[in-house]
Amino acid sequence: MKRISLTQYLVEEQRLHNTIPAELRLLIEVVARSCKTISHSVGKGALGDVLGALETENVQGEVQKKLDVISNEILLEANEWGGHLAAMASEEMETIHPIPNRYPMGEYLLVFDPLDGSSNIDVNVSIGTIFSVLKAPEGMVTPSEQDFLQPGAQQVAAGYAVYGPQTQLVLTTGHGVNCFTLDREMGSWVLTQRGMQIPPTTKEFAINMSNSRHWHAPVQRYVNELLAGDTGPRAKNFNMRWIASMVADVHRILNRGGIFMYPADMRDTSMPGKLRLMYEANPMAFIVEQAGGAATDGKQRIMDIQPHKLHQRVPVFLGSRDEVAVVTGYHAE
Ligand code: P6P
Repeated sequence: MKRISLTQYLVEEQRLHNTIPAELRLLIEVVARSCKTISHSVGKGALGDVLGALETENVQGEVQKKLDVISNEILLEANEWGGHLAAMASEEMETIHPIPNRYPMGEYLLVFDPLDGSSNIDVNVSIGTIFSVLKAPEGMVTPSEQDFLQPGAQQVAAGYAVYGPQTQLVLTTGHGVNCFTLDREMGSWVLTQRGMQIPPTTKEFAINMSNSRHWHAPVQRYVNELLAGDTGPRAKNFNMRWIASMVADVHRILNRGGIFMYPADMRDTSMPGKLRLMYEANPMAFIVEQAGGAATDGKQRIMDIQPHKLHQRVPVFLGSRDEVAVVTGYHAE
């Protein structure tokens, strides 16, 4: 495949589909540049004095890692001055971050998890940045949290960067899913996979098995059938992977199929699963659906959910559509 840069890809997409207005193209390029900077910090590890935890906690009550805060600040600073955004929101911040008055305000809202998989940072396992782009509501003057609370189906773009052996950027603007690999020598994102497709069936599942005694019945039934392998009702054996970094698990599924699950469980009915709707489940659901996969909360399409809170959590079942249909079907019974 001819190697083209992210910029050339976006210009060609604009020409082909006329769906990436200049402001959105600028936004995507600014976020991509931020991910390059984050990759550089992440890659330094102990050499950059960026490892370890701070004394602070984020809105989730989770201890913040230095790199969480550094990554969040990189994304805030890079996106404030461009004039393409009205406001930002982040896993690391309690409330929304309006664009400072000294800068022009744009028509997009950016919401992100600046560094997902924090538990893996200090042990050198792949982590990533997840982002989602929404349009600011017509006539909005002063951005509020309410303006962000749009179903995932309203997203105009979504993507993630995975900081692993390679640094890669996966992006959709609603016309398929493409992957760019960072050329560190040139400092540019190079298109390396076009039109990614998730196989509809799979033999690989991803879930944190240590929670199994807490799962509700449909998940118990589904996973037990996978474990029964060719001696059970599925009549085939399954493999398991759990990297405990959503970006890395989703990236594997995007490349070779699989089903990723983070279900609600009986421990805390007020906390439906661990993953957040606005900046983890929705962007990943957009990408997965654009690659021919499916993403539900066990009962409904994740992208149909009407959000009520910026940091609300949601159960997640996503990946190969035939498997997502089986486990979703068990919830319906
Ligand atoms: P557990 C990382 O902290 C994260 O938010 C996701 O990236 C990942 O899939 C999940 O939590 C891992 O959760 O309970 O297995 O540590």
